[in-house]
Formats: sequence, structure tokens, C-alpha cells
Amino acid sequence: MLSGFRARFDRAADGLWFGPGRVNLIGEHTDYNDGFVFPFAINRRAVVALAPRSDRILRVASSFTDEVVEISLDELSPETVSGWSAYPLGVAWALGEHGADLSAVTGFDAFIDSDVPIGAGLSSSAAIECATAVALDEVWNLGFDKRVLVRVGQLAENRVVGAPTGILDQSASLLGQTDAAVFLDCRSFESEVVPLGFDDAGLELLVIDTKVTHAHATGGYADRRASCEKGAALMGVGSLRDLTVDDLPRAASVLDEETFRRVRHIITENQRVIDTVRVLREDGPSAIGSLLDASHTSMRDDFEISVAELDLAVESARAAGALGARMTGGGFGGSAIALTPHALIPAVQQAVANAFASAGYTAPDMFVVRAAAGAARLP
Ligand code: GAF
Repeated sequence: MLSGFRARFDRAADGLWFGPGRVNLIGEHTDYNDGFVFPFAINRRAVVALAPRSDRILRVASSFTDEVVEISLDELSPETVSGWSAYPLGVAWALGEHGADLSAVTGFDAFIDSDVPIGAGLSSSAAIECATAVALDEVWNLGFDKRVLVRVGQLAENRVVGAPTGILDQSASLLGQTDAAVFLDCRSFESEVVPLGFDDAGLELLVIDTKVTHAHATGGYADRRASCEKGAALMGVGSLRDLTVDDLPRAASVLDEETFRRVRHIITENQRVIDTVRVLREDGPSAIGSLLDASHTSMRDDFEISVAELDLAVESARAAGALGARMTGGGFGGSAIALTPHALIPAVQQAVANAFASAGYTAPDMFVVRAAAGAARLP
């Protein structure tokens, strides 16, 4: 990292800041419906090496490309940045939108590296945004609360990258804690850190990256968001969070068939998040498998954001002994997660690999993740 910075900028970095990727244990597409999510930060992360400059120039480089992108703070806007540099530079711009006085700060040089796979549904973009946000918060002496930095990352994603996403990914990356998940109410922004207890229960969370890549700036994500808004409007509520399972009969009579299924996913998924947190606390992690399974079925059949590779990953992992499995993240590709007894990890991996080979799919990448601490300066 430090040598990458030195090679590009011919001087030493002031420090290193990291932002983790995330898996969402449960609660998908509920964030922008003011609902509940239950993600955790993972032990894969983006790291930013950064040093302030004495002028107004921003230079960003990365291990992904030889390009060094350069722009003046005075020219920074959603229209003047694009490509991978939109993530770090978008955060610099969004800090200004959230009250940082960008006329009073100096520029910086930054070098970014990451081991969060890109396009795998593990929030590689939020990892870069949150690493950059904590770095600039410190270097620019802003003292922003982490919850403000969540909004900063989301604004960069929405306005600069152009993806109409919610607060799930940045919340996990900034608020995560070791061996725990973040139970977040996306309406009130209240959060609780809930211990997972996977180790004590002899469980691991296996990620199965299907290698089917997706992008939320285009395609089905925005379409699903629009369906949810339509459903809420037709049901006469501000957001789908205002509905519960008791409203399903009325929804069935008011909504067209497709919108009803979209709405049913959000209503039942919110309930599943609440149930998962309760069951985890009362009975431990071995008891949450059926909720993960039900979440996948709802995403596959009602919200229709799964793909054949994700369905096969989930089915073959379960058949080989996973206690529960579901796709994670925005969908249309990316990764599945499988809650698996430690001793069965090799068998589950083999079974999934065999199933993919038989189906003629690209071999998936599989690895165990641990719940890790949220974005901060590296010692
Ligand atoms: C993506 C988005 F970025 C999140 O805001 C969330 O909506 C998620 O998809 C689906 O739960 O990761």
C-alpha cells in the first residue's frame, strides 16, 4: 500500500484508512423502503493511503489501473468525475454537500487498493467510499458523526456514480463490529450491534461469488425501486415500511399482480429481519437457517432479483448441509451466502463446484467471511 502510494506520487503517505465490504445477512431492498436490514462488515476491505497537499489539487490512483486522475477542488462536481475515481472523488464532493467547507481545505493525493471482489455484491464500492470518508474526515478535521458519513457515501453513490441505492452498504461498512451484525432501522437510523455467535455454534458464513456481474446504476435495481414507490402510492402510505403482513389481503385487492408480489417481498422481508434478530438472540445462529431460506425464495419468486446461478448456489449448498442460504445484496448476479457448520465447509464447496460444472456455469469463487470492524484509520 505505502509502496504503491510512493511509486505513484514520489513521497510518503500520511496514513492508511480502511473501509470493509459487507454481506447482508437478511433484509434485501428494504433499506430504501424505510425498513429493516441486518448486515455485517466483512474481513475484506478497501484501503486508502492518503496525504494532504498544499494546493487545491486532488489526485487519485489505485492498484486496479495505471491511471492517475487529477482534478481541482474548485472543479469538483457530479458532472466532472466518472469511472472508478467517482467513488473517492464523489465522497470528497459529497462531504461538501453535507456541510464541509471545501473552500477552506487543501487537496490530497490518494492511492487505493482493495481485496473486496468487484461486482460480487459485497459492496466493493461502499468499501472505497467509506475508507475515503473516514480518511478525509480526519485529514480535513471535520469531526463528522459516522451516520453523516453513511449519508455522504450514499450521496456519492446516488449523485456521482448514478446508482439509486439506499443506506445498507455504507451503514455496514461504517458501523460494523467484530463478530456482530448491525440491526438497522433505515427510517429512524437507530442501530443495534447484535453478536452473531457463529464461532461458539461452530458455524461459518460461506460466500459463493457466482461471477455473474451486475451494476446498480443500470437495469433492474431502479426498476424494483420504482415498483416499491408505485406500490406505496397505490396503498396510500408514505413508504412500504408503513405496511405489515396484516395489510397483505388489502394489497392483493388494490395492486396489480406484479406490484403485489414486489410489495409482498418488502413486507415479509421486514418481518423476517425482525424475526432473525429475535431468533438469533433467543435460540442462537443455528436456528436462523429457515429465515434465510425463506428470504431467498421471496427474492426469487416475488421480487425476481435472483438469477439461475444464485438459485443453484443456494440449492446445492443447502443439499450439502448448509443450514440456510440466500443471495445477498442487490441481486441480478453477485454472491450467495450459506450458513454452514464448520466441518461441512469442504463438502459444501465441493457440492457447489460440482453443481456449477454440471450446469456448464463459470466456476464460482468461494470463501468464508468473518464479521469485522467498521471503517477506521489503520494503526
Ligand atoms: C445494494 C444497494 F446498494 C443497497 O442500498 C440495498 O438496496 C441492496 O442492494 C439491496 O438490499 O447493495
